[in-house]
Parts: sequence; structure tokens; C-alpha cells
Amino acid sequence: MAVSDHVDLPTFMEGVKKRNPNQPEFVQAVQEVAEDIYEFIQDKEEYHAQQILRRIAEPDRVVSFRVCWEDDAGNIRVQRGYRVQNNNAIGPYKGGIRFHPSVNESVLKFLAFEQTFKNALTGLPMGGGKGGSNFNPKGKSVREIMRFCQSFMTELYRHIGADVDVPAGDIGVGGREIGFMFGQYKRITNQFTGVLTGKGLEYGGSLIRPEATGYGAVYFLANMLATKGEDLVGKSAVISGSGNVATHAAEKIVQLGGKVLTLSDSGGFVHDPDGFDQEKIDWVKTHKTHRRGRIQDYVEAFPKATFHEGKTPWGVPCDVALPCATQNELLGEDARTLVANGCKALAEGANMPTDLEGVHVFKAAKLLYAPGKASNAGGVAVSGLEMSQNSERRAWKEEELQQMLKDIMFGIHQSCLTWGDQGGGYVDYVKGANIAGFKKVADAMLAFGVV
Ligand code: NDP
Ligand code: 2IT
Repeated sequence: MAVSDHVDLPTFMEGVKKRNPNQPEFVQAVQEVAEDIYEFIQDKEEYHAQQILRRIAEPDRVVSFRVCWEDDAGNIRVQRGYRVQNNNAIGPYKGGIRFHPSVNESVLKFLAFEQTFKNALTGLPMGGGKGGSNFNPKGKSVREIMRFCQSFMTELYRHIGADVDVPAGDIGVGGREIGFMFGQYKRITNQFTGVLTGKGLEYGGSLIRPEATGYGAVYFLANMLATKGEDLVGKSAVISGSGNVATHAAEKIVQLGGKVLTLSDSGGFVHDPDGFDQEKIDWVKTHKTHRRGRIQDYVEAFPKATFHEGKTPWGVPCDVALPCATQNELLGEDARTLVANGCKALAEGANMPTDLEGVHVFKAAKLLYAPGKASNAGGVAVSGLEMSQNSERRAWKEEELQQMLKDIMFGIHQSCLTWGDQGGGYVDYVKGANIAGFKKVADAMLAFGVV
């Protein structure tokens, strides 16, 4: 008889660490999921016998390649590009591309792993992938960014396709970069297909894709508050980041009657005691995204605000919090501060912004706490809707898409309740999201046998 692998969680994690040396972000993401999944599969022999968790935690493939480009001064520059295709059990690989100097294999493997569960939670047929490069777009001219995107796509095009792997944006990659990459894909292959999402509206993009992640995170937050009979009216919100996700989350908080107190970037955070209204948010969008400026300049435009250099905003007392910048930006001590200051609910707009200690603090405090794979899934969900529109060769109306986004976020919240309800009025959303996402992918894998 075949021996099923019934190793305990610490032994399983030892193996993950051994097989992935110097990849702390990846190990952290696997640990967070494994803590919940181990309990779930305890009495489910088939998942053990088929080594399902171990197989999901081993990417289908990791492609790494050299990207050469020429800067404006005529220097030859060399970057490293990647695409991590984690799992395509329920659909083509799908997930963003990140351009940031911190990008490495560990970061992209953790993101592709998380994406696999997130995409399953949306209910749409998408597998999990992620890609990117250590290219730093800061301080580069538009021509340099274009040349880099073209060079990056000159290798990436071999590995992607509308039914194979569909990348999108992430940190450092927005509509402009997607345009450059789509143009190069089309030029090389002579095919006009839905191979990327987050495209411009003129060439197959979807309405509300830019807004979807931030709006979706706030819908999820509102769904959590509603379980306690509360809403966002009059609630103070602390938000980190000042990019795509943060500014749209801020916008939706304001639309739903809340008050946004902070935004941040890698230089520090800005505290505006009067709150960021739509005009101020628009200022941030223009300044950060179009002019690539620094958040600290906000205090010159709006002098009642203060800038806190090198700090994260978690010490500002608030009712709700939305980390929307990057991984591990909210540590255990920040989590304790938020809880001590009376924060009621937190929805992650970023991927894995809370470190493992912070996750445990929120769980122990029974906070309304949504992990990114549940609360930031609105972006990839609308990407999935963009793929559907491209396949159908048509564009849906804004009202239809807004409703679909709300419905999908509501559905994810319901899945978390199904698998995460601990009784006594406490829902463990981390556990709910992990189990619901895992189960769908795992059951598809079981259907395929050993492949
Ligand atoms: P953007 O590039 O638009 O903005 C990123 C923001 O985060 C900027 O304010 C940036 O500051 C800040 N930031 C980035 N890296 C760091 C760092 N190491 N330390 C401190 N601040 C940092 O990216 P997005 O808004 O698209 O992405 C933000 C997060 O949301 C990421 O975790 C991403 O994976 C996640 N996400 C994005 C989705 C999307 O649709 N775009 C979907 C789901 C999740 P600075 O300008 O100083 O670099
Ligand atoms: O982390 C994410 O979900 C994204 N960056 C969006 C991925 C996508 O394919 O839209």
C-alpha cells in the first residue's frame, strides 16, 4: 500500500524552508495558508494521499530571463525578468506584473501562490501567476519605460497567451506600461487577443478595472461591518500607500461617508486631520501617478496636513484601516497598536501587508480582519470580466460591471463566512478565505489525477 504523507505542520514547513532557501516571503505565505489548511484536511485522507498542499506550494514553473535595454544616455542596462506560473487547475494563469527594485523570485513566488487562492475565491475560471522585474521605474523617462517594457515583452510573449497566461498590472505597472507591453505583443505575434488585462478602453480594456481593487476592498470592509450592524458613515480610516489601490480605496471610503486620515508612500505618511476629500485624492492621483511625485509634497498644497518621514500610519487612531502599499508593511507591534487604539476592522488592499505575527494578533483580538486574498480580489475579478468581454468581443456597461464587482465581493465574503465562522459572533476571515480558495483548486487537482 502506498504510504500517504501524514507529516505534521512543522515537518511540512521544514520541507518548504529547505526546498526554498533564502525565500522568506514565499515561506511566510505558505505558512499562513498551511496553518489553516492542515486543520481542514486533518480528516481528509485524499488531500494527504495526493499531496495536494505540497503540489500547490510548488509552482508549475518559474521562468527567469535577462532583459536588456538602453537608457537615454546610451548606457546598456541589464535587468532580470520573471514569470511564475503557480497553478492552472481552474483556468489560465492570471496575475499581475510588478516593476520594483525589490522584486526577486521569493516575492513573485509568494504573490503567485496567494493569487492562486484569490482567483479561486472570485468564482471565475482563473489560475494563479505573477511576474515582474527588478526594474525601477522611478526617475525613468517615458521613452526608457517604453524601451524596457518592449524588451521585457520580447521574451515574455513566448510564455503567455489569452488561454495560457494573462498578466496585468501591479506595483509600478499601470495602464501606460500595459499599453507598451500590449503593443509589443501585438507587433511580435500579429495577434490581437485578450493576452493582458488593465488595457486602455480604446483597445479592449474594461470600464472600472482601474478602480476595482480599491473599491472592492472597501465593499469587503462594508460587508464585514454589516455583520455587526454597522457601516462606514462617520468612520475614520487610516490608509497606507498612494498608488492605484490606496487612492481608489480612499475614494470609495469618502463616497460611503467615511473620513480618510492618512495616505503614504515609501518616504513616510501624510496625516490630514480634516480628511482627504475627492479634490485632495485627485491631487494625490495626479501628483503620484502622472507626475511620479512624493507624498510629502502634499503638505505644501494642503498646509493643515503633517508629514511623518520614514513612518507608517498605524499609530494614528482610527475605526478602520486599509494597508494598500506592499508586503510586510504592518508588523506585530503595529497590529497591537491598532487594536489598542480601538480599530474595529481592517481590510488588506495590498498582498500580505501584515506579517505573520500581526495576523496572529488580529486573530487573537477577534478583529474583523480580511486577508488580501479575499479583500483585494476585486481587481483580478474585473480582470476576469475583461477577459470575458475580450472573448465575446464586446464591452459591458459601467452599471453592469459595478454590480458584478459588488456581487463578486459579496460572494467572497459569503465564502469566508461559510468556512470561517467560529461561532460566538467571530468570523476568522483568514481561515475562511484559505479553505474556500484551497478547496476549489484542490478538488480540480484531484479530478486530474497525478499530473
Ligand atoms: P502602485 O505602484 O500604484 O502604488 C504602490 C504604492 O505603494 C505607492 O504609494 C508606493 O510608494 C508604495 N510602496 C511600494 N513599495 C513600497 C515599499 N517597499 N515600502 C513602502 N511603500 C511602498 O501599486 P498598486 O496600488 O497597484 O499596488 C499596491 C498593493 O496592492 C501591492 O501589494 C499590490 O500587489 C496590491 N494589489 C494591486 C492590485 C491592482 O489591481 N493594482 C490588485 C490586488 C492587489 P512609492 O511611490 O514611494 O514607491
Ligand atoms: O494582485 C493582484 O491581484 C493584481 N495585481 C491584479 C492581477 C490581475 O490579473 O488583474
